[in-house]
Amino acid sequence: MRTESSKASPAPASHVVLGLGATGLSVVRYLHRMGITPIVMDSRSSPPGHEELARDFADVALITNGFDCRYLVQAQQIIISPGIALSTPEVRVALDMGIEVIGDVELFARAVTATQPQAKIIAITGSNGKTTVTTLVGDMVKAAGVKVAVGGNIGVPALDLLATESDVYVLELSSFQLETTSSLKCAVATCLNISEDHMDRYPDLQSYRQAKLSIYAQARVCLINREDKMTHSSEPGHYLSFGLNEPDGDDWGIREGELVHGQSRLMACDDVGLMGRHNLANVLAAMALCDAVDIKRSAMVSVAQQFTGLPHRCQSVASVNGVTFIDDSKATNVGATLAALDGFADFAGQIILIAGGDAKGADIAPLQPALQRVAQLITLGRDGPKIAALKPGAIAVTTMSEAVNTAFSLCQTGDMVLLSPACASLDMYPNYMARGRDFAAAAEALHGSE
Ligand code: UMA
Ligand code: ADP
Repeated sequence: MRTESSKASPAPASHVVLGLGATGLSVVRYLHRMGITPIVMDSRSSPPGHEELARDFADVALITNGFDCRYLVQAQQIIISPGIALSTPEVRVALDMGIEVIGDVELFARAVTATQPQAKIIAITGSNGKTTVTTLVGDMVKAAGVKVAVGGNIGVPALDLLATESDVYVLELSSFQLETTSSLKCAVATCLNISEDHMDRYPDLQSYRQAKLSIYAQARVCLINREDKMTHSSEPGHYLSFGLNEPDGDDWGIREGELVHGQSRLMACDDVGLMGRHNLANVLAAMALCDAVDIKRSAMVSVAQQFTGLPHRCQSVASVNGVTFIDDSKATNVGATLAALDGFADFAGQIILIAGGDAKGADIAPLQPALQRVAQLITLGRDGPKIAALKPGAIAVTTMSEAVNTAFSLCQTGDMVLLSPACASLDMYPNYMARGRDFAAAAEALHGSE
């Protein structure tokens, strides 16, 4: 690896990788396998992955601290990471010149079409529930004995899945990834739901929604959420639906306490391992996606029974003096916190809610009606004051341990302290996992102070 600051300027390359990090590195690995040596650029001074790049790709130049237009305008193809907006001025210059700007998922799509046209791709997008549904689908396909690879926004970059051939590829896709993807040939794809998120990257909710719905044009079967009109499309296509109400025809839903596919009964809702009504919707969506690629029903049902959820999503992490601490740190937007509060609607005790962080430009007002269910609101983080303004008597704190200690002091046996921030964590933490761990540690520390 060479950096521009320490060496003479590198020669222009046919391919420019914009953004290092997990995606950029996966793109470099893929291009290298194809015999292409790209240039990498990142706006940061010391981007994640630079040591690995230096170690494994000594011939790949890395230009840091910005995007040098001289290289962009001479490229044949620019592969842009999801964390970089297409509206970035240097990227706009290249786009205006007609230079192709695509994402890593587009490269994946072209590679699968060229080399494994028989492989089935299942794509999952939406504002909330993507990781849960993607994991469920991956587990269901695997339980059926089919060779499956799971990746995308969930963490493993799509191109890295191609290292070994699979029969089914399950992709979690963000709106950022979909903006730069147009050639996927999915057997089935879904947009699970739409609510405000990433409003710091989009001019309005409709442009965010359009990015998500672009997946339908790349799928043979499109699965929509019957109860969320924002997931519906007026474009022609083969649409199926899931929802928590009774289904028509070939759709998926709930009838008399059972998950059903049309007239066919699948399993009792009470036998689903996950908690909360939103998770019944997630299980139905996962089953519908698997059915579209002919996964046997017994595999779907056994995974739905056994899967109890992923960390930091409405997960019980401590119990102190009969007070339950629930970590829902992955609730990084208002829709997810609404789902958590709805899911605990029948909880018998008081709910003390800890919320706040970086709201990413979202309108947080839709949270207000659900806060009636909350006995006490405790806020923290950059947009804490905006959330506190939604409920009289809210207490503003500055640290997680202060939030947890304050919450606990207000609790009685049988109550719940719920961390469901409705905001990203990045104003206070490296990621939502660190925030969740801090919450759990503060709750555990209460044992010593009882
Ligand atoms: N960045 C810069 N300058 C650059 C490049 C990136 O400042 O030149 C910043 C971005 O603004 C962002 C961060 O670096 O804050 C990471 O961006 P990236 O594109 O380098 O991210 P990767 O490490 O490649 O990870 C990406 C996804 N990240 C984003 O979309 C921001 C990961 O999703 C995904 O798991 C990974 O690719 C593999 O596909 C994470 C995410 O937060 C989990 N996604 C968002 C979400 O779920 O809400 C969309
Ligand atoms: P994503 O990958 O889309 O962020 P996750 O499965 O990681 O989705 O869940 C993120 C947050 O959204 C968690 O707080 C979780 O409890 C909540 N959630 C999960 N499924 C749904 C759903 N169907 N509707 C609303 N919120 C949901």
